[in-house]
Amino acid sequence: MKSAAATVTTKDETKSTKKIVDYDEHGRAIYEDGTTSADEVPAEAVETAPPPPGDEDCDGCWEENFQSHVDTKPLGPSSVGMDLNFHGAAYVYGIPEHATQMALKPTGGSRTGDWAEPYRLYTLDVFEYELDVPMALYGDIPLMIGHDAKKTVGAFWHNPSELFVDVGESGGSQIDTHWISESGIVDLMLLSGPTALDLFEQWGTLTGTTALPPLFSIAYHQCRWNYNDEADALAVHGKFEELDFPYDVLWLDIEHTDGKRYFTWDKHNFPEPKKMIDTIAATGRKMVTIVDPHIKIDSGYHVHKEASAKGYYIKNKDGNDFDGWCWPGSSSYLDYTTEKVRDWWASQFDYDKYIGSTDALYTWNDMNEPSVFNGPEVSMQKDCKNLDGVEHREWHNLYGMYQHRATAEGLIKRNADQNDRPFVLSRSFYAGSQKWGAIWTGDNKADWSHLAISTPMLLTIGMTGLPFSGADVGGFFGNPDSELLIRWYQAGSLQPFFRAHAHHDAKRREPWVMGEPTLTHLRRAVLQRYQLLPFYYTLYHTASLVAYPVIRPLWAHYPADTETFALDDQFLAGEDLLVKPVTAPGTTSVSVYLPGGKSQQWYDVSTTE
Ligand code: NBV
Repeated sequence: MKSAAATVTTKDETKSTKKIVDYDEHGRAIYEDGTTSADEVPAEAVETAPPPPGDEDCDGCWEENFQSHVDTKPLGPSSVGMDLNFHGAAYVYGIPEHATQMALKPTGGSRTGDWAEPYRLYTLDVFEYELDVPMALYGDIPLMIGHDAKKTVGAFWHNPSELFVDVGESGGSQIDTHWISESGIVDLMLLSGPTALDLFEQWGTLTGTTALPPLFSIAYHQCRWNYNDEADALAVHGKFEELDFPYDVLWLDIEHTDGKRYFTWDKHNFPEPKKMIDTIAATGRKMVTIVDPHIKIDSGYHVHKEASAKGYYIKNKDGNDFDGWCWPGSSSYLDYTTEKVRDWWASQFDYDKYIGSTDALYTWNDMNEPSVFNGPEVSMQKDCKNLDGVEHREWHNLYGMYQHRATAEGLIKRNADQNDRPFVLSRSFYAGSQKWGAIWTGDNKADWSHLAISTPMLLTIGMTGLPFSGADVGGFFGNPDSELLIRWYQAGSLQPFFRAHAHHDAKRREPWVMGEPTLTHLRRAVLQRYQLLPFYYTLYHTASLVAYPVIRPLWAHYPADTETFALDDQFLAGEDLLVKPVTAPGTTSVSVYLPGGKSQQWYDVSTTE
């Protein structure tokens, strides 16, 4: 037993000396009165116990520096880990979100092509993300699926702190994986399959099935950062009408607000929002506005005034409201992990609060990793705390899901007397986000490689429980040429969530902008989606009941066909529609792998032959 004396600051801020009699498994001091350093810390800022003798040199264990940021680690170091071996597995899949192939590559760098780094799961706003690297992106679902010809099994590591996963080589008698989370507990659930469909259903039982989306939300969406004013939005809408080009939803990005104060409108550019929405809704269509989680610190802004008066913001390490930099400038962040805060947030969507909104207006939650421009890795300091005094490091990866949830609850609540289904798109997600709506893969690029990676990314997100997912059609950054745009619409029209979107620096690219023959090709792709709407809606209905993904890897239905195990440039929509998007320029033909052998008949949908 080790022994030392430590000086701590207690709640009344007087200095006291307590004798340390031992250390717990996290290296936290246990005092002679039976309390631990962990008991004291959450209440107030505390000078912590010194490292256990011998641990003084443990770099970064008791305080960590990252660029100009300091993680004070008042509770000291903590981590939990485990090795999980997938016996007999040919491949392992899952653990989104990464811009990588569907079959997880070995990490550890021992063979050419292996990664040196583990897969990282820490929800982050990543600017211009790279492809084919295991770096963390916006979402986290710590579910890994192992598959071989005889079985499909899964392991859910339910821990929302920062996670690293190492994957061993495939091709042997098992695939070894190693999981280590920065904090929290080991809460491991195993899914026994034995078929992929069994596993999906088990996962749905555990984390929930997707809420059945409203029909309009699985149709074609038109978005851009930004449609500049009401005249612009109505002109775009009018052009769709004039050309008889099908679309269901027109989106408004952050510029529609009064100075990035969400739930408000820019008075100059959007003076009559209700009239604009009503005009669009009169043709059976809907609108979406963006509502981000950062709240402008401005005593004249009703949302901030109420939230700060109620004490609903996340606290910094000193116990004051967290203040970080985002679109509106200095901002505070609501603590969506707390139920009463979520209820209050939900009430902001009431028609008498969100002035100008109507029942044809739905919501988009962006930046909810959470993104903090001046924070470490563009996120929040890990020593911030929620209203229960629990550190951000413990629940970081849940933040986006809880905002998504509170927003969806708001859209349900505003029409309490009707049975209106919500539609909310979120960028960040966690296991279970499927209950609250759709997600998308964030800021991709107008590049063939980004079109290609959308299929494995959406397959992975789908098999880990989130069927309602898409990638920005056309690519967010940059300017697609006509060929790339056409191919992207063709792929997007068969992916679960179908929205065209573009950065404000990108050229306008609504379907008619490039003229003919682009317009005709895009119309064909969008019409194909509309023709298939009943089919896709049925797939969503199945997903809402038994959690089968809308798009599936081929091995889900051809489990013994080893050719399909790493095949991720084609997918099955449901069980019967086989899709192979064209993802390279100048393509005039592609070869498609037809599973099922000679006994299985496949027909070309365009010729029915
Ligand atoms: O709100 C602006 C954009 C949005 O259009 C995009 O879809 C999000 O992923 N947002 C990110 C913030 C700025 C990104 C450069």
